[in-house]
Amino acid sequence: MEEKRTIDIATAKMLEKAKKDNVETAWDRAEKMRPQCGFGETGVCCRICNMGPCRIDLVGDGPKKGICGADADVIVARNLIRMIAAGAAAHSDHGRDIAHTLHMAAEGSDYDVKEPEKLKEIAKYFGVKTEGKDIKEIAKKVAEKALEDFGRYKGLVAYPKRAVEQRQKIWKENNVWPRSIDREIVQIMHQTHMGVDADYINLIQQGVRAALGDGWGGSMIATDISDVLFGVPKPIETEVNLGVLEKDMVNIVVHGHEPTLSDMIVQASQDKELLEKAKEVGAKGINLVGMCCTGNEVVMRHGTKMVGNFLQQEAAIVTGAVDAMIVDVQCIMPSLSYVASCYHTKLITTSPKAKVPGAIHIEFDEEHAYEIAKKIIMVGIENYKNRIPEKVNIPEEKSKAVVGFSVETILNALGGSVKPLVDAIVAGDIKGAAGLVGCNNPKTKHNYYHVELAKELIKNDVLVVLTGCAAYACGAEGLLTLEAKELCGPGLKKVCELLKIPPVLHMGSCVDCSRILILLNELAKYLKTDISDLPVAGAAPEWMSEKAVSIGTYFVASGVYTILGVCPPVLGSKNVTKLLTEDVEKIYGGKFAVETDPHKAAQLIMDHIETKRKALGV
Ligand code: BF8
Ligand code: SF4
Repeated sequence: MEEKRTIDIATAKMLEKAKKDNVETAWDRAEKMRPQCGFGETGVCCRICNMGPCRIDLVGDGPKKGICGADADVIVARNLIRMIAAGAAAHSDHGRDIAHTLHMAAEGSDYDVKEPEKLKEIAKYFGVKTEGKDIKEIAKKVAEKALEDFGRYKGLVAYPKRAVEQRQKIWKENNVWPRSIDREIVQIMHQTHMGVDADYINLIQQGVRAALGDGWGGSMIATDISDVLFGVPKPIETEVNLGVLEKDMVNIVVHGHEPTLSDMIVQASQDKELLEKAKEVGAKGINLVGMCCTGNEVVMRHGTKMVGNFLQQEAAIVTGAVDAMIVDVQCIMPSLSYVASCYHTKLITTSPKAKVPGAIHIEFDEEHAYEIAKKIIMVGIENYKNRIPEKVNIPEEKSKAVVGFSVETILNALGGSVKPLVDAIVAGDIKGAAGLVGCNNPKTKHNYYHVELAKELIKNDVLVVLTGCAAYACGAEGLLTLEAKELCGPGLKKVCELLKIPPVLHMGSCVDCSRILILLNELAKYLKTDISDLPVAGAAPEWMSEKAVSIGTYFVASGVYTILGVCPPVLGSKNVTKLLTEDVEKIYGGKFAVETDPHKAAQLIMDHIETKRKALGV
């Protein structure tokens, strides 16, 4: 039965073990949840005011309007843009925290500016003068300018100015250029309050504006400033999957999203004093591994091994070999404290925004970052001796991977410009490119869609770039290796050999979807065209998070055809569905499609790429 749940053998083994150990997982709870509520699934359940909850009867002769008179279009649109608000808020609050960290680095803290060149580059976009200025002074100004973009009272968010002019024009003409990152999120909450906006088109338009404040705002700020503080990612070798846990070492998993804490923990895990302590308790050393987007952040800069994606978080603990799991924010299942309690694992929460009953809370504060990182690692070291040997079973599966393809790295590999990539596209060696992003979802078989879609695309000479949990799925299948060129069509294979790159490029965490935007923008700039003219597409094959709704929306609003592998809760409104899957194309040049079969999705992407190639005359 476990094979029905996941394509990953290591995970299937741990699900078997969980059953034996009598531990419930997300898959078990998903089963108990079925059938899921049809009103919720189609987006027609409204709980926005206390006259409700209201629901629309789509098939029978029950209510067609809520008590206030809101119809299915309004209810679906409101619910959807509230998802965008939450997703954009999560990404952007992360970006704000990183900007604060830069500000602290400027004033003197455990953090420092690692990449002065990148800092100067982004200073340009914020209008900060750099000539003759001290680097700390620039850092402080850039941090302040970035922080202003969250709550400015006049002007507009700065980064959308980086887009090609055609794109900027579309955003201006349609009045969706975000005024401030926070404001657009707050406006969604206002606009969707009972008795405010009753026009589904106007509601979706505000969703677009907030999503752009995420992609070309909060997320892009998070990516850029993380690079400044922690380093611009460069290709680095690593290993992926549960098999990276070690029997004889203190295993510490960092899980969550923000690199502020995890980067410090990586440094602290190499602290001589702590290594000594680990030896004192009988371990051979400290094995720090990353999970979800935190894992993506640290692997790209340090090569830290990648233990697993979203649906593997419980499975990692089920190995019985995780001495501490450290979490900050986002995508942390509340179930972790229960699963940890079935083994010896200590779950440590670190953010004032995310506490979990049953976990140890050691609050992280940037002012004492290194000290706290050491304290947290000590919990893992001290817990090593509490392992229950008969409960330890680490699956051996792991795969090699090369990760860390920032835009800077890709341009470098290409000799400084996108020209060779464009030439390869024109010559037809590469037909186009696709971005695979997002989560896992027990509604679909774990990792299946990510892997099948990636394989099908590279077989057809479509270059694939990845972020988020998609990266782990493809990594565990060996697709992030140079050897994966053997799975490619002849053209892409040739390009991979020439550039010595894998056909599936790991570009980072979910906020790093902003790197994909910048790469597309560079291609459009070079071709003197708009992003929507490029032979490219996006897909969120197994998405579950509200952040993915924001990401999908800003990709579509940036001109990208985007496929969702799991249907969003919109089918209750024919109008909203048509708007998102057809009409938006006339405005933004991109649109959504829903396709639950990865092979059909690959065909849709290839057809789209072919259409765009023809239009470009290549
Ligand atoms: O931001 S891909 S499950 S870990 S939401 Fe979460 Fe989805 Fe993973 Fe990262 Ni993104
Ligand atoms: Fe019902 Fe309208 Fe209140 Fe929603 S806002 S719960 S549809 S009365």
